Amino acid sequence: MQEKVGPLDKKDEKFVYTSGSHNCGGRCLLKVQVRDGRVIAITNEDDQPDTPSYFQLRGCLRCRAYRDRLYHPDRLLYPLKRLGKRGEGKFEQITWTEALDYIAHKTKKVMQTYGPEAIYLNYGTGNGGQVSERTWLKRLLSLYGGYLSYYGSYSSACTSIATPYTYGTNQTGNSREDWVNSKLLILLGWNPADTVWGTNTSYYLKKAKAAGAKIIVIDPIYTNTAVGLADQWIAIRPTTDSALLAAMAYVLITENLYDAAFLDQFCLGFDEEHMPEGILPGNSYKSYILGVSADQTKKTPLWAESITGIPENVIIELARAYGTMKPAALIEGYGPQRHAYGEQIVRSGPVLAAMMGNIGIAGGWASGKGNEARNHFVAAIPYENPCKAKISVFNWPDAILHGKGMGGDFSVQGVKCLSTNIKLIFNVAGNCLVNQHSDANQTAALLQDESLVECIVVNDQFMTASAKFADIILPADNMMERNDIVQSWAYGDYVLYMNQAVETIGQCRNGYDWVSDLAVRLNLKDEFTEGKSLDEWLQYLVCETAKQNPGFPAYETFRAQGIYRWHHDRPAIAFEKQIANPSQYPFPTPSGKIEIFSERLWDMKKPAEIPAIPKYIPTWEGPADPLIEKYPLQCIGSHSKRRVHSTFDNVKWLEEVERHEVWINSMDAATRGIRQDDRVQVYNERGKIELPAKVTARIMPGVVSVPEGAWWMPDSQGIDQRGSINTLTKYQPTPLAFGNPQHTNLVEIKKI
Ligand SMILES: Nc1nc2c(c(=O)[nH]1)N[C@H]1C(S)=C(S)[C@@H](COP(=O)(O)OP(=O)(O)OC[C@H]3O[C@@H](n4cnc5c(=O)[nH]c(N)nc54)[C@H](O)[C@@H]3O)O[C@H]1N2
Ligand SMILES: Nc1nc2c(c(=O)[nH]1)N[C@H]1C(S)=C(S)[C@@H](COP(=O)(O)OP(=O)(O)OC[C@H]3O[C@@H](n4cnc5c(=O)[nH]c(N)nc54)[C@H](O)[C@@H]3O)O[C@H]1N2
Ligand SMILES: [Mo]
Repeated sequence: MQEKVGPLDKKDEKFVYTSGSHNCGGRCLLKVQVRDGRVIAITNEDDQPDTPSYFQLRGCLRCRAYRDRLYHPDRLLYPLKRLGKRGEGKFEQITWTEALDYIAHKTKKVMQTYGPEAIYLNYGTGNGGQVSERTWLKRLLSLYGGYLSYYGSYSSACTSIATPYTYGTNQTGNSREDWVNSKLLILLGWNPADTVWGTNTSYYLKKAKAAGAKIIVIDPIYTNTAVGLADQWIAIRPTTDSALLAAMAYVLITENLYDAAFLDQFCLGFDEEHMPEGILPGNSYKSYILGVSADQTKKTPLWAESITGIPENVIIELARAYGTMKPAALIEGYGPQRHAYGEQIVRSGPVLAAMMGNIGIAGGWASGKGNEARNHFVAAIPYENPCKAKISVFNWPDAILHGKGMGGDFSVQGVKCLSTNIKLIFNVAGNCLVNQHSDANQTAALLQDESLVECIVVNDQFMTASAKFADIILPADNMMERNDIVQSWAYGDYVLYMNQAVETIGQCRNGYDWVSDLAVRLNLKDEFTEGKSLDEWLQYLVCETAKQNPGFPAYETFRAQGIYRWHHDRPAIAFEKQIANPSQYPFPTPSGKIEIFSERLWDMKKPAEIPAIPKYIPTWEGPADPLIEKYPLQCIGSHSKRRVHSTFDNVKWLEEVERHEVWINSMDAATRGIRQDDRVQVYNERGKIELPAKVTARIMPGVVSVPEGAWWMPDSQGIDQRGSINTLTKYQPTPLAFGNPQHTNLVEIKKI
């Protein structure tokens, strides 16, 4: 594949500036060459020079290979209606008029019979644009009476719920320019070399390394980040990070390396002298670490060795490094929290940061991958959902089965409990109905039952696993076929204009177009459109954005340059004010302190699963589960560079880059007679998948990885022949966040 643009040698040729809008971890400036109405090359040639103050936003392999997706022969070209049983995958072509009439009819019926809480707009991140079809659907459904929405995400369920119990906010990250100020960067389950995590994040890490920072990667996999950037790789058994951090705390306490003054001034619950009133002795974090709490167990490095698989002396050295190299940044990715007790690692990290006073200072790091302490206002399409009920993003199968009355367990927000089960699902730009949600076989059975969900509408570009369960499929236009605006992903002080490169193919339609037609059928056309065209809405967004950002360019200028950047003199430091001026700026928690001990959690009275201080909790299907006798391998599903979740799985150029395969350690392979490239079966009680094996020393013994996102393709026996990890994952929401524990799985592997 050669992707190199220009020169323009024909009259009808042009360059178009756009960006990707999938959920890929980055947002880059793409320069697209169009000839005779077709994209002939896509490159990352940002026309601005690459300077220390202006890093070019270079596209990655996925957008470089985008033509193979845009012009894929399997693109959906017209609306489809289900034939046969739901999930069978048989459809007939219908017209847009028929499709929208049907959807309008079902929406009215479900709204009248059950009310708005029966209409669910499922998670879906395929289109991150400001004027995406999701946005329009939210606006229309809000005008029509509302819909059941969700809180959290499949990305950061535990982070987003658990972090505020410690800090009162999720804005806990410094900006990336600050990493050069760190002496030590510990990357815990974070692999930005593959997952990008904001365009150029690896580059910022590289700059930190060049400035002298030591980088340690702690991950069951010797990731590309570890290969490219780390001074040290420490392999850890999945689900056990909280034990590692507890043992590090033990070393810091017993070797008196910690910052007692910082804890004294800013924290609640570190030791018995700093506890809320009325809590019995033995419940502080220090008591837990020193074994003077109920469990009577000292959290020594030796204790942690048996749990994490990391040798005692490595833990001691790691703790001493963190205890002596200040400032230091302990940065957890989302991998460690996408586990059965993911909340615990989210709350463990901040304790170490507090123990070393690494909070609110340059070169430090407060917590995990919370949001950056700096953000920029970009206007959004207005809507207000009158239906206040929210379920956890992961919890919708429960809301289908027994939504009515659900909520007594605190899983529901906005209302005390739900008034109805889910009856109508809109699944737009997402594959979380089946492929990206846990336990595909179980979910498929749930969706097949037409007495439960009465109608499923899918809007996508391909016949995905989720689309197969639709009653109506609407073909979506592609990001190269429309105008839009996108914000940076996680990091980056810029916003991009996506210029349409080519015409929409087949009968695919833009979201604004078809949702407007649906609005006509719900008698809401004028309220919905306000008489504006899509272009006028984009102009409105730029105008509203400019109101709060002096210097923001006019619409046509923004379009032409494709990007607007904010400039800052210095990095943002999370909690800078709270540390510099505590009397004026308390932490936004109930106590005004960093809550190592949370009374709010204490009051939930579920200490075994929701402790008031962060603890190591041995997980189901973790190394301590007796099930490991039968299924001896922990299976994670890390994010791969060749896909964005399930998007791009059908792109053959990317399969050439990195074949979909299960990573297995050479020792585990040898005992099973498995050799490189052998086709193997990975299985547990929930399902079976078949795929080639990658036999490698780059994954620790006892752990395998099936990179998430491969398409679920069960054969007649139900054996998934492509290898979606979610054929194997368990549907069991985490205790506090009701989040997705999709990296917590036990499996066995055999050669086939
Ligand atoms: N190429 C690509 N980039 C992406 C995405 C994509 O699909 N493809 N998706 C984007 C999105 S939406 C998100 S949310 C992010 C996801 O980003 P993350 O959630 O951070 O990505 P993961 O690969 O799930 O996990 C990161 C690392 O954690 C490790 N890990 C798993 N379990 C454990 C554990 O228990 N302990 C420790 N220490 N490590 C563990 C994995 O081996 C992996 O290397 O990536 C974004 N970037
Ligand atoms: N086991 C396991 N499962 C996971 C994860 C994991 O780590 N392990 N990660 C989770 C995470 S972090 C996330 S964010 C979710 C992501 O899950 P999803 O949000 O479902 O992401 P994708 O699989 O990329 O699905 C996006 C869909 O949108 C379609 N699409 C692309 N562009 C457009 C468009 O312009 N319009 C429309 N209508 N459709 C479009 C694509 O074809 C694709 O089918 O997966 C989660 N699932
Ligand atoms: Mo995500």
